[in-house]
Amino acid sequence: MQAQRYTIAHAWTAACVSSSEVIAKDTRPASRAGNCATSTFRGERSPGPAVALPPAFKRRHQHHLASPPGAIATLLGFWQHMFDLLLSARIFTLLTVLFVAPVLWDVVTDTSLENEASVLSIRSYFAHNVRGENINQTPSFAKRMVQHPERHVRAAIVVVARNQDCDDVLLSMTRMEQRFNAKFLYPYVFLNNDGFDDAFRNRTSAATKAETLYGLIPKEHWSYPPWINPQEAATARRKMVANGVLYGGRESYHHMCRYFSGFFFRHPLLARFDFYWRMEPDVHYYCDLDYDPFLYMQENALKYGFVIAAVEGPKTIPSLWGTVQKFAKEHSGLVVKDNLLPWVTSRDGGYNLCHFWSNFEIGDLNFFRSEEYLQFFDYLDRQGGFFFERWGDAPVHSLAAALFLNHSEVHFFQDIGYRHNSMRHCPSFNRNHCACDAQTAVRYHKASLSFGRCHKAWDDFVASKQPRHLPAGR
Ligand SMILES: Nc1nc2c(ncn2[C@@H]2O[C@H](COP(=O)(O)OP(=O)(O)OP(=O)(O)O)[C@@H](O)[C@H]2O)c(=O)[nH]1
Ligand SMILES: [Mg+2]
Repeated sequence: MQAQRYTIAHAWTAACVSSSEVIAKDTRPASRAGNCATSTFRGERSPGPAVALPPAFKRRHQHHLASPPGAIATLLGFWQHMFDLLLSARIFTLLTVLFVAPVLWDVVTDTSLENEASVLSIRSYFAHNVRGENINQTPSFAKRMVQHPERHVRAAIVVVARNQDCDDVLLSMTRMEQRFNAKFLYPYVFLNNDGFDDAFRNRTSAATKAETLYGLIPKEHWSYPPWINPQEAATARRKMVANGVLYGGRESYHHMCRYFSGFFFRHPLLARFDFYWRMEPDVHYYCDLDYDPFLYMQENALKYGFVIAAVEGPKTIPSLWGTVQKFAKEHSGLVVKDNLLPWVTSRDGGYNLCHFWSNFEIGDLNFFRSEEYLQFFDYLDRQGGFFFERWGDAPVHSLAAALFLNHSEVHFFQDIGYRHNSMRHCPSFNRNHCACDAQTAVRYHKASLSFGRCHKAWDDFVASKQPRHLPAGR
């Protein structure tokens, strides 16, 4: 009986050690045969169906098979061995199907990222999708776009520029591609009041794999409307120069501001799009963007997104606030109840000069195409402030948002690092490979009278809208 127990233990051991070890350890007591050999009682299970023994097994165990009890014990052990192997194989298969296969399938079918972003290691896949870390290459949205084209938002990157801006446009494009669009491939729409030359078209289209569209701005969108006398506008510009109004003397600047205020969203090339991201020449994008902000806007019913809130120069807009107030009074039905007016109103009821800095915007084109926005723009346009003063599209967009949107429709993209000239926004958290210093960003200077005060006002405003969670019992 003792011998039989040894041989059962021996056969069981075979599942855990190599065959040469099995032979060498033939005479060891069962209790010392290692972890896998501890269950000598397994031999007491009833034998299963007959198993055809492999010739190699027979050869190796001839001496056991020679005696009937030894043979039974060996067969029993062999059957058990096979059963356990089978069992572990099944569990392994199950585990593979449940966990590993989907991951491998995802990685293998990740065909959407045609360039450098397509090289996605399994390690980084796990880092992002399993451990939830932010990593440089995050293919989930791009994949969704390819596998589910309906998820791809009808959106474009919009650039208004002149041919001589080409070098600077290429700088912005390169940064945009590197940080975001190489993964998402949203089309670019370039608009120019003069039309683009071949060099501009060739160089910009070579800088992206995305579609590039080039449009001529219609003359009636970039010229004096019938009710503005160009001579009077020229006189006003001279006064503005004397008065130190920033860019007040540049005729084209006035047209540009009016165009962004009232017309860009009507360009036929933008008709097929719902969202736009405005990009200017030589701007910086400091951080990787590993999600699709257009999709984010669409899924959260957002109408307007910004990264920098700034203070307008009062000399540029002496009569704008009065005009807006008049409009709001005359069209009170258009002003939404829970509006953003508190964010732009100072304690004395005047305009606090806060506005979203519109050289960066991610917006819903249909907001600008809406009846209320068009009425608002027409009303302002009739007052002549785009020419007799230097009303900018930034305060115009912002004041429209203040009248027609509520706080939940406006989004601060604090995770998008951005710089235009000397003003920058840098996310305050260290992730997404941001190449900037949050300490020097506008938002950080909250206490300052100009820099940062509108961000502080925005934060306070949004916080005032959050439901208060009072301690229990109050
Ligand atoms: N086609 C065209 N685009 C213009 C013209 N003037 C300005 N733009 C574009 O309009 C946008 C805003 O013009 P900017 O001159 O950058 O105005 P800004 O950002 O207020 O001024 P800066 O602080 O100097 O950048 C940019 O995308 C320019 O390329 C123009 O006369 N024609
Ligand atoms: Mg600019």
